[in-house]
Amino acid sequence: MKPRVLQKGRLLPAMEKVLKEEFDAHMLANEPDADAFLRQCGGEFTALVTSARFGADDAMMAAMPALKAICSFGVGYDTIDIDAAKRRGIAVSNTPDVLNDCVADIAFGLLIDVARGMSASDRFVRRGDWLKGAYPLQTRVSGKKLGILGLGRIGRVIAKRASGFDMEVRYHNRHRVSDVTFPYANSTQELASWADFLVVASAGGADTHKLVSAKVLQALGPQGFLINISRGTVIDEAALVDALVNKRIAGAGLDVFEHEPKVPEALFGLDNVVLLPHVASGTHETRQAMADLTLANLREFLSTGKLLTPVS
Ligand code: 8YV
Repeated sequence: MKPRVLQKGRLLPAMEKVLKEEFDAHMLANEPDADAFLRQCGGEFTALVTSARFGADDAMMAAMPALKAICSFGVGYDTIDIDAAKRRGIAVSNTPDVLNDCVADIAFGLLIDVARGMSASDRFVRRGDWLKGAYPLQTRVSGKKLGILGLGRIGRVIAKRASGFDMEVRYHNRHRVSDVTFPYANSTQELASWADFLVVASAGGADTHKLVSAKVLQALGPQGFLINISRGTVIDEAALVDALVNKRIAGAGLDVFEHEPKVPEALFGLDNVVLLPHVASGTHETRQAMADLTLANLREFLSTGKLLTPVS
């Protein structure tokens, strides 16, 4: 019997076209009652295509007893129950590396925006406030201290971008990284108290849950900026809102939030925070590369039983 593929949520139209034409994928998102469909037909599928956004939990895997592979569109896999997949003998792939550049670009975009007040001063011009006086002075970026929390694939590209701005780089990571010369900070708090800009580039999930706590924000201090391009769950969001409202940190640039697409409304009126709707990888080029890698993993699995970029 031909292996059947299930597509969990809506993806790029070009990717959906390939999924349909090449793999005759069934679209779960079109089912009026997804749970009922899975109870009835879940056993027919060998592979599941999902994304970092839609994930796959243990209940879904349980409803798909013939499932052998989950191919996810996205590098983060905190929404996929990896332990359950391992236990059930299901292989999981993600899309590492192809989005590093675009995510690092947005990290720097947010950093410059919040430090120099680009979005805020754009609003100032549009409100007609320039006619009443000059925009207040902002904070210099070049030559400052950049702390990178999580020196993985994306963190390393952020460090590379920083060299173009003559920034001094230090990092904190679960493990010290052997092939870099950047000084290692022993804790998130130590890194935050040193840094002018703390960029969060670590993976999401239980290990990093609320790693950036009220204490870390206090260590960053009233002159420090926080940038987050990883997952909202890495930050204690309530503590961050409090720190921004009460100016206990200088500002924040955020692409990710704890309960997306919900963003704390207390932030909407603040000029010391830049809010993006989780778009760091959102370019035509990168999303296509992510789609290509997801499909390549699926193709490889269905023909050889192996994934190209398995989650380890
Ligand atoms: C995407 C992401 O927005 O790769 C990730 O982990 O968070 C983003 O690149 C996401 O995969 C889309 O679902």
